[in-house]
Amino acid sequence: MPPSRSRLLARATILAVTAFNLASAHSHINYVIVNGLLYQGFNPHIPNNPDNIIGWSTTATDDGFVPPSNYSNPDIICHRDAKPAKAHVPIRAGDKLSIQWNGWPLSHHGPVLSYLAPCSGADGCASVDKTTLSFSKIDNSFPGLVTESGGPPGSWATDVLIASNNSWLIEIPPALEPGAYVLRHEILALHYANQPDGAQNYPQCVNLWVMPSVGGTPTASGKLVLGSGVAATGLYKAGHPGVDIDIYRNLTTYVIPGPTVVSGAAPVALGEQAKSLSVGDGTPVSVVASRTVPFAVGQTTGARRRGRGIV
Ligand SMILES: *[C@@H]1O[C@H](CO)[C@@H](O)[C@H](O)[C@H]1NC(C)=O
Ligand SMILES: *[C@@H]1O[C@H](CO)[C@@H](O)[C@H](O)[C@H]1NC(C)=O
Ligand SMILES: *[C@@H]1O[C@H](CO)[C@@H](O)[C@H](O)[C@H]1NC(C)=O
Ligand SMILES: [Cu+2]
Repeated sequence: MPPSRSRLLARATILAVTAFNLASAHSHINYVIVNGLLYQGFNPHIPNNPDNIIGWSTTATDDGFVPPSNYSNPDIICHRDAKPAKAHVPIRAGDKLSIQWNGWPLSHHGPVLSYLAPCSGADGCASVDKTTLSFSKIDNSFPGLVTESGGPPGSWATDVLIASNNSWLIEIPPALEPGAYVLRHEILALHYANQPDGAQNYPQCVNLWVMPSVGGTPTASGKLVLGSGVAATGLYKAGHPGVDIDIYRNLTTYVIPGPTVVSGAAPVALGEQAKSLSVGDGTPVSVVASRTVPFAVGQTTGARRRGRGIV
């Protein structure tokens, strides 16, 4: 009996979806949204990105990954040949930041991780030497494997990310000391992790200018001061059970790689992960005069626009 028209249609749809997944096999951060305002990330597919983007540049024009064999190579810090963004996202301690990935393929299951490293330069993170950055983990996504019910490979943090329109919410710790930070956000895809050197890290970096929380700067004793974390080249080991793993077997547990989440940081619960909508464009800021005065990029007398985008 020939297949019915609807069966053919269903099959065509499956093929199309598969093709889409292959075509978008890799990704990058398109933009971030804070309090409804959108800040443009780095686009590896165009030759000249504008100066006022908040995402670090990379040479990963294939939207590719960094393999475990390169975990001690500086490429693991902020992706291949990464260079600091000049602009920073203005954000308050305690605010949530929404990362918008440029799609994510279903097959690429794995955990989602986020880290912060402070920058002490007079220009914030704009000219920081990435090898000096000391990262503390602020998000490890509970803890990668969400459920095995229904059998392997199970549902992972990446499945929650996809269900949220390829986006991920991160909370900036409420007691975080104000200043400039590099946010290192990463998906660890485990679909080939059962093969030698098969895990795929997709690190991306964004500059933040963190202002005091609405409640004001915490007192010295309650303040979260980062900087005694780990260089990104020391975060992971190729043989770690969270990296060298077969997700197509029934797993009873998953051990997320890297350090533990720093005290004072709280990952946004899976149930609270949601897509974010923007209501307009934010104004990225430059940091001048030793981390005190943010001003709009391209403005020398930044007073008028200084507060724009800071809600
Ligand atoms: C690992 O890093 C080196 C040096 O940057 C680079 O040449 C090589 O292509 C990287 N290997 C992979 C598989 O990405
Ligand atoms: C999902 O993200 C895309 C890409 O940024 C955006 O264009 C689209 O409006 C979003 N869709 C929904 C339903 O929010
Ligand atoms: C996983 O466990 C289920 C339930 O016990 C079983 O039916 C299935 O065959 C197992 N799958 C694998 C790949 O071991
Ligand atoms: Cu891929």
